[in-house]
Amino acid sequence: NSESLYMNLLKHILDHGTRKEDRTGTGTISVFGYQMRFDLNDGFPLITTKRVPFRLIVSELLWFIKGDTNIRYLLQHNNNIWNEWAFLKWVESDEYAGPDMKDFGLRSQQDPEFNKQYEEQMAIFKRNILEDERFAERFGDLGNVYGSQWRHWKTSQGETIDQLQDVIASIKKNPDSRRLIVTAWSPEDVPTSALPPCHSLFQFYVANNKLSCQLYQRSGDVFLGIPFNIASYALLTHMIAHECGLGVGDFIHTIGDAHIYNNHLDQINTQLSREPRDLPSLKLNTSKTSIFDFEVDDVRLEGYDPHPTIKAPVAV
Ligand code: UFP
Repeated sequence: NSESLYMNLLKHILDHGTRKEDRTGTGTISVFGYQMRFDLNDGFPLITTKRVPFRLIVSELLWFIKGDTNIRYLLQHNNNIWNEWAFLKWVESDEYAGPDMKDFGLRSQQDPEFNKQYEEQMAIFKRNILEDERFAERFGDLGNVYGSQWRHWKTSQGETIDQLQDVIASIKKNPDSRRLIVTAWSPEDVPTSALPPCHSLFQFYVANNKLSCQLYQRSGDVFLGIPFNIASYALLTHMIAHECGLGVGDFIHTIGDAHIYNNHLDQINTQLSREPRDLPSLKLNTSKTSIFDFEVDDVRLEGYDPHPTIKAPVAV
């Protein structure tokens, strides 16, 4: 099934990749330019050779779709994947009075004593975001991230463009268009951005009443990031197809720098020794007609029976 596409990517990098240094100092094996084509009619492409937390994918995608850039929504849904980026702003501000948190990402992995302090400060931070609206406004907002680029792209004229709304309107009105594109990549923002968009640009295509989507991802952590990214764009494609009254076609995932971090190799060997299981199927609450009205409970998976979680350190 579709999962073999992902397993083949892992094997391809191990067999043909080049060892390279990288920004995080971890070191990788990588290839440049790789494409996978998932037929979304074969089942929902959520990896089964390890458990992938689908609920985090759903709340993150709905957060993008709403155009929200404040981690408060994510925390309300018990989703911690963007916390570090907001936390960084707080500990670097003059409002922060706790112990020094410089290089907290690296130090929390290396120094257990520091890690205790870090976890205390992070708990305080999360509580403040959830309970104090002013604090959340000041420190919870990540600024130029996907929600902002998709829904409120800033033009040089001081106006905003709702790329997502516009592309959905175009799919409905002019499905043969070759301009059905949403871009997150803004050269103007790259120099000041802590994390320039990894999923940089995506395009839709309609044929035989089916909606396909291709993503260009400039950089992919193949063990930790890519399984999330595949599922997220597969879900987005299903949701937009539903709103447009179309079936689903392919999700084509094109990756620029596709890399395996050196400290993920044992985990990948474990994963490659496992047998893929049947893919789950996606159930959307079809009584909702606009993707902008979806809440987390409107998205469900049926028949997801993965192998156990495989833990691995995140390179920061
Ligand atoms: N990364 C992903 N998928 C994502 C995301 C990040 O794989 O959705 F946000 C990984 C890719 C890379 C790192 O390992 O995060 C980003 O680092 P860089 O900006 O140096 O490419």
